[in-house]
Amino acid sequence: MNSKNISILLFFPILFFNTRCNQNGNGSAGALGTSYAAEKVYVAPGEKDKYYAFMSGGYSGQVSVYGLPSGRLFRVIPVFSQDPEKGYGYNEETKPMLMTTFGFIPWDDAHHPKLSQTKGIHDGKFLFINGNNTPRVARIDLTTFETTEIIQIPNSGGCHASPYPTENTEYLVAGTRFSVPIPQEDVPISSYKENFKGTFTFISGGQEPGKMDIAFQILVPGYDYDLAHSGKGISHGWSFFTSYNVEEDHTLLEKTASQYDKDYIAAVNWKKAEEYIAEGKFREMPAEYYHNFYTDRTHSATSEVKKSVKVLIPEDCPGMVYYLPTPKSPHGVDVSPTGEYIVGSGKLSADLTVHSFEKMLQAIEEEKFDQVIDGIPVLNYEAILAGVVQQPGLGPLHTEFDGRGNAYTTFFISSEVVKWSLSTYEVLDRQPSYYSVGHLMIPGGGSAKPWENGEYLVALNKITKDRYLPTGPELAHSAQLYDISGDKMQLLLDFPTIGEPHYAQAIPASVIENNQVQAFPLEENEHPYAATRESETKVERQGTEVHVYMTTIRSHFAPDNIEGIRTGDKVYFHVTNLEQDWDVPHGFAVMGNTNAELLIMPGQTETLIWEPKMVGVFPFYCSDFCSALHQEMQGYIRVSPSSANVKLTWALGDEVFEE
Ligand code: RUQ
Ligand code: CUA
Repeated sequence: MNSKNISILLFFPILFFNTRCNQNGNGSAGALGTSYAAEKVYVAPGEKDKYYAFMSGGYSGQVSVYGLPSGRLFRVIPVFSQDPEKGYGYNEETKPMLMTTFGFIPWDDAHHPKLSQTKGIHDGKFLFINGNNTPRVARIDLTTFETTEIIQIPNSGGCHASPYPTENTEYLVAGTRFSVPIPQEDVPISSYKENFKGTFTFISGGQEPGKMDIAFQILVPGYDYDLAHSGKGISHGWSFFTSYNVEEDHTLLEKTASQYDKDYIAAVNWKKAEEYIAEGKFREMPAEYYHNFYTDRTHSATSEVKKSVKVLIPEDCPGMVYYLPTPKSPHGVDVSPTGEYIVGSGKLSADLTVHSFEKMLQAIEEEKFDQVIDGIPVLNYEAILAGVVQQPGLGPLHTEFDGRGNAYTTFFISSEVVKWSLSTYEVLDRQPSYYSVGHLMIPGGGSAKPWENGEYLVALNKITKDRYLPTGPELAHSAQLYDISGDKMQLLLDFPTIGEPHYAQAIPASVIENNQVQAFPLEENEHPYAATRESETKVERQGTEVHVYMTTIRSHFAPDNIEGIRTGDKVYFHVTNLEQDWDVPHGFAVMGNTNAELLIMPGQTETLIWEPKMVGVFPFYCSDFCSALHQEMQGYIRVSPSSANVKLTWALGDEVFEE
């Protein structure tokens, strides 16, 4: 380690402390700028926002949908977490979405929302996001704003460097953050260097719902792989992954993983990998993982368990993986809109490193290798360097681009966003962020086409002391919106976010707002327990299981009186919403239910299990205010002792039916 780096390291805690204590300044747009800022973010009542922003919910396991520039929250989409508001993960239809080889998992730490791409441009079809803790990648359908697919990633110890789609969403990538024994085995932790490995996973099927699968994995040395980005334009066909802990230590990483001057960015030629797969140069490895898929035909998810993966070993596959030396534990790796520049944010480095893709190809051609690690050539640092931004700030994390030749990098420690030139590597502007910014997002700023050549930038902050009304020990997380259309960035707006805002992506509303599903056609409902008209409603007993085929329409349930249930029964309420109009969901809740409500969209069928423990007559009702007679939308279910022989009947008005 050189002395510069040592001193930075030593000053970290002090700087960090100062950041938190001194920056309680106003940080507002300032007297002159306030009305400008207000005008820029004001979306008048009845007007709509220009962009949808999809924000990671971090440890809430969800994605939240905001409007830009207003910062208004529209919706929370449950992905890896159960959500009682919508019944996701509680109703029978969506429970399989959360199945893994570890069992049913109602939570994950969601990190990086990434939009699907066509020719490197966000196409507005899908949003993908990774689950960090139990390695998974999910798909959200942007016509329904529902999570429709989740694939588990085997041979991984944490899915952080993910999902980062390739130019046409051919693949979603996933680098393992923690290296682990692969396959898992019972070994001493101290045998890390011999036994621990990392993997890069390439998930195919991103373009087509229901088709996500592990195309192949690449086994790599046991470093920590932190973040990724796929190439585009001239670098299409490649994906890049940062690493730290090339020291391969396993304890006190805050010290041990910072010893070497450089770690690596792995450059993976996935087209080459495809050739090796086609040639059969892979090893088939047993590996169990779940693939869960929800479809709006049956309004249900199913799980399939896969049993093996194709693994490529760099030693068997020359030309597939290279290491690009990059100073000091790089965190983000970001590829410029043309695909030429690969920015590595060395967290502990004084400078920001920019690699050149063309120089990288040339260095490969000329075999400018410093060494070879497990079949992976380490390219010469000087040979691939495009440039260095000197001392731009402290603790660089992530970079995005404006399409006008500028890059914007977040600095966690110095709490700022820094604008610099991709041609001169000069710092052009810096603006404080309050406080400790992690990711940043420019609509389209990670793609081949930043929208409007970059008009807004959103900083996603980890700490918000003094910015909002306090709320007990934990304060709101925050996003900050900047206007970047001019030479100087200007802070426009603070708005709180849900969970930790890891990353976000935004897309012009015009790309997706007209594709919204308004209701699911009843005639296409293939749910096995659907009642698509009131004449199909019924109650069926199979031993102690009772299936209620129920419908809802403003403003009643059919049936709304049920008798002949006994304690010890398991009652399945299969509720079909007969409405065919936009935005007319009905809710369903029955007294004492131990799961959640159902919130059933028009044309949809959802199932709630209720296990009555007590004798009596219990009300059920609609939990979503749906009409002037919403309060009348109610019913009763009678529960008799398990020994009783009350006949199973169901009724609506004067009509009484029995089994
Ligand atoms: S990364 S800690 Cu997105 Cu900066 Cu997760
Ligand atoms: Cu249906 Cu309220």
